[in-house]
Amino acid sequence: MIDVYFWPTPNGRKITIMLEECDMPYTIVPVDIGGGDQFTPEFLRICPNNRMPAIIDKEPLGGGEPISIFESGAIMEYLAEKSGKFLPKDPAKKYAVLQWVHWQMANLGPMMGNANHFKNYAKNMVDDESKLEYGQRRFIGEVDRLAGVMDTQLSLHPYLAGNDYSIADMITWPWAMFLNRLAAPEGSDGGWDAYPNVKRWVDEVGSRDAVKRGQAAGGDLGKQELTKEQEEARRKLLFNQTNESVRQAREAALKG
Ligand SMILES: N[C@@H](CCC(=O)N[C@@H](CS)C(=O)NCC(=O)O)C(=O)O
Repeated sequence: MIDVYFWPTPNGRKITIMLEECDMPYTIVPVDIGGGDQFTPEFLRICPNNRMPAIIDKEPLGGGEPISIFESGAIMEYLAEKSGKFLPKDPAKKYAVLQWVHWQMANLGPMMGNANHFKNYAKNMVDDESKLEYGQRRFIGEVDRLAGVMDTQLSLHPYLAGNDYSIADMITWPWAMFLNRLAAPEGSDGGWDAYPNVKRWVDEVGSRDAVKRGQAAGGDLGKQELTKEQEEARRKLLFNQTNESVRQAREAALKG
């Protein structure tokens, strides 16, 4: 059985989608990131980066003691290796998949995260919204570029790594499904018009039963109504982390 430390965000859903695709049994352990669960000693002992997702596999690949893994890319590779699915063994085909896995982890995810921050969250954190313009242009522009990279690839191939559905598609889909809301060519309001091949692929991957189940998993989490004060406290917790604050939390966790 695999414990998935999870909150219903795109990074969390990559893992539930893969587990559903592989038909591997799992238990969701909620990590309420607005409430500070990513700083509990239990979580920091398995994830030094105070970010979900993470997993503990009690029946690990290779046998022996339970293992824990953080970073969604590493988790996807591990689950692919354990299940023998969605990551070919042939080296050329394997790296055709892994290059897109790393592309998602280093490019699409972080850039969409920053675009979302500047577009939707940051207005509550500055006195004058015009201060956000450069950040919005920079990150929304970069997301538009990445959507173009993806759209071109998907105009040439059915899936990101070629002819076969793989962990590259599963890791990218939970983010890419929002490209119509976050990417926008200069002067446009967004939508799918500029990225028709991404739209075709978003619909096709989204119609898979396992993807629907993985997307719905833990869907009752994070639904509580929040007061303005609670929202403010959650923003402070998420956006004021420093060298000192994370160091102290992890050192306390390791002592405990
Ligand atoms: N590169 C990491 C990113 C994970 C990540 O950013 N998780 C966010 C939620 S989507 C989180 O846990 N945030 C908690 C925080 O900001 O304190 C991965 O892919 O696993």
